[in-house]
Amino acid sequence: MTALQFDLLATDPDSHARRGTLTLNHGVVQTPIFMPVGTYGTVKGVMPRSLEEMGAQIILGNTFHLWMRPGLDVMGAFGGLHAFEQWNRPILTDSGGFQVWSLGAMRKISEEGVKFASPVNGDKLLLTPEVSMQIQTVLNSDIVMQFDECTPYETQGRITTEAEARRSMELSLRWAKRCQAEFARLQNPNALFGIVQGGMFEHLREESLAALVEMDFPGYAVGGVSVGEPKEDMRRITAHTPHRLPAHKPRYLMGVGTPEDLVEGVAQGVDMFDCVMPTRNARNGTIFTRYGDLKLRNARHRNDPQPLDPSCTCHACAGTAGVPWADGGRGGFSRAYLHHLDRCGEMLGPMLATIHNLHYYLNLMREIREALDAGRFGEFRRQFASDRARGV
Ligand code: PRF
Ligand code: ZN
Repeated sequence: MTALQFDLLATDPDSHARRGTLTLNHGVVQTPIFMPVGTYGTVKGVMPRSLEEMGAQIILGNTFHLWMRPGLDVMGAFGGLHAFEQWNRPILTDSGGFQVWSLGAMRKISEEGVKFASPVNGDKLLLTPEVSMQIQTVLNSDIVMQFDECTPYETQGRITTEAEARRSMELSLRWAKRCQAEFARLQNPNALFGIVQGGMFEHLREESLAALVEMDFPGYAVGGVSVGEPKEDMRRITAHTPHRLPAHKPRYLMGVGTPEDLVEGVAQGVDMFDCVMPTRNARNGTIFTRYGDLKLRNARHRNDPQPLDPSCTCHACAGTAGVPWADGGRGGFSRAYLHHLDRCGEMLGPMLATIHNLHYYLNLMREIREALDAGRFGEFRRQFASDRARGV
């Protein structure tokens, strides 16, 4: 069996949007798809069975974090991340490049890789393309990301120059080659994705893309967006790069984004997304709904009997079956209850909020797939924008 098969089922004639299936070693993923982030081998606060219930098909893990804790000896003893975290569907792991980058002053980059002090115990460590492939082989993730340098938008208030973006993009290309060689040497049975870099410069993106396509990866990501740039730059790169990638291979836009970014990304030909936004925002009280975002901490929700999103069927909005309200109205956890849990610092608050936000993201992607299947993606896009603008 091949590690990855991508089948295109439908394409939208009025945009670059596509509908497909992605077959991986641990199962089939319907695309376009959103992948919940599970950095430390857990989607924070959500049990795997809840993830399945809300229709998650593939989740993320992080090379860097799992290398630090629990470490490769433990991961190896479990035969990888699936058994350890009790998730038997596909997993994608990020390579660690982006996460090491986020350490800021603690790191030193060279041709060889990235030197840094362990944030856990201060040990001096070197993460290289080879080490990243070795870790991801132990993790046995279905999709392995190349080790790259995520070109920053700005450093210490100064915007990255073209020369800097080129140097960074070319380094990522050399690392892509080393990843490919090590991945083959390790006989990793999964699929390795290349990552297009090039900063905010279209011609650098085209050079990166052409070189990666030449290397013939089974799938491609667009990295280096959503790194602090103005929204218009993010949209410009999202409109430029994805549709230029090979049509018969999956395309992944890394670390993006808002619900609007996802719909726009799909229209630009993206098949896969991940972002901490639904999970992180849930934990600080920002709720996504069909009619816009809701700030749970606002005092106006103190006595609001409505569920988070009356159109939502998630466990948070539907509540426990058989517990109707005293007035005979629909059941469900109310905004008032979630506001209360948040004020008291109760664990159930962020748990329910996370379930709702992830359900919202996964359901949005399901609606996009259904619209693509039915040949009405354009109509869906207009309705989505007007609903979201209405306000909660
Ligand atoms: N590279 C990697 N992971 C990433 C990114 C990247 O550029 C981004 C950029 N938004 C998020 N995650 N390896
Ligand atoms: Zn809900």
